[in-house]
Amino acid sequence: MIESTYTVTGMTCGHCVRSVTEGISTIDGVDEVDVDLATGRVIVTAHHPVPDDEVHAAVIAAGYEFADGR
Ligand code: 9UX
Repeated sequence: MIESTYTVTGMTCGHCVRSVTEGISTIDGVDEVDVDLATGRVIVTAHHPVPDDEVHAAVIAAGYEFADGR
């Protein structure tokens, strides 16, 4: 398993968490998405490498952003 951690900004409620979780979950290879609302930390567990750009695109599509300003 490959675990990657990201920090997402803009999530303020449980619905935000669900949107981000569902968006990232649709990416090929992703098995588990764990989002911590308080910190914005998102842990993605996958069974093959997932490009960061794909995770980024899913986050943007859900209406949020990476904390690194991308
Ligand atoms: Mo979480 Mo609601 O943003 O607009 S507060 S979905």
